[in-house]
Amino acid sequence: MSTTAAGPVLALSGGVGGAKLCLGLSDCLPAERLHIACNTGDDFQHLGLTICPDIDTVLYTLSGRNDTTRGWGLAGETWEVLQALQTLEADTWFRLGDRDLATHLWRAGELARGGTLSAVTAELARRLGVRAQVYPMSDDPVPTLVQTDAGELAFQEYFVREQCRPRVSGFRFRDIDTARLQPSLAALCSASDLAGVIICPSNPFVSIDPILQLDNFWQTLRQCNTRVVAVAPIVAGQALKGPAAKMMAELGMPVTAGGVAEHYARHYPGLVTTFVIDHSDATLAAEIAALGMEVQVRSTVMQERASKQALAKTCLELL
Ligand code: FO1
Repeated sequence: MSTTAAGPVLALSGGVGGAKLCLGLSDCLPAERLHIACNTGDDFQHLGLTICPDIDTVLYTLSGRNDTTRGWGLAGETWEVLQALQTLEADTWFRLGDRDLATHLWRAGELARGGTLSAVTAELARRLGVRAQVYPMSDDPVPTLVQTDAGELAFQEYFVREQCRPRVSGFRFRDIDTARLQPSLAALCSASDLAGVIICPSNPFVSIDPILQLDNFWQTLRQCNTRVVAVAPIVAGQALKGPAAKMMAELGMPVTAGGVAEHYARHYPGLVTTFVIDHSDATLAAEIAALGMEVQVRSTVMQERASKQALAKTCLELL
């Protein structure tokens, strides 16, 4: 732990893997010290609603409401409205459960009344009983577009409608050059007591890259001169959930934790202090260390709660 042991900890999160580590962190830190920057590249307008999957996955997970089988959405969900939408021949490829719809309807109303995504997210967190600070990476939309052999697809079209089948050749984060970093995130970086940054085991391309590339955030983080611990999202050549491994293969990268470390070292030189890999990838430690990162070999697979807490403790000790 650094000298600012009592200062704020910033976690960068997207997807299910990120939310799992954030849950572990929320068990290990007093709520006022945990700050979570959520990717909003997955966000999209659907049926007149503003859908924010990575924010909702963090809020539902930290409030114990998430459906652990699906990884997204709410436990005990019912699908009556979706069936009624089917009858109306509406778009039902993106499955919105009845309880989840309450979140989207409430958020749509708050945004329509002029609330920023940050303010609406903070209020939603409060109403769900989440005491950690959860922020969108920006209050400006930065939709991720996936360039594929089936053309350029909005993220959810690629991920859900096309079920990640198209071959990926690249990504575009629309309006990332003009979108502004969420103000509290910028303020955290200039806080002298920032204890450190944790890059969660999320998809490097569609969850972490959008956050780091927004408003030169990665350079701002590097100038904080604080420790940055990244957890590999690839274990033994597999992504534990989602298309990261398939994307890496299609991009011609080695589908390994080393491939992710190399991606971060190439795009964000000097940012990552320590890279945490799983025991099954211990043989990769030397090649990752050669990139200039410290390497820690630990158990990074998070199933039950205790493993999320153990990995969170590891990351906090490495800060
Ligand atoms: N993922 C799916 O694979 N199928 C769905 O129908 C789906 C609906 C959905 C609704 C609300 C929400 O917050 C997330 C949802 N997700 C669904 C996950 C979503 O695609 C996320 O972007 C992923 O979790 C990756 O971050």
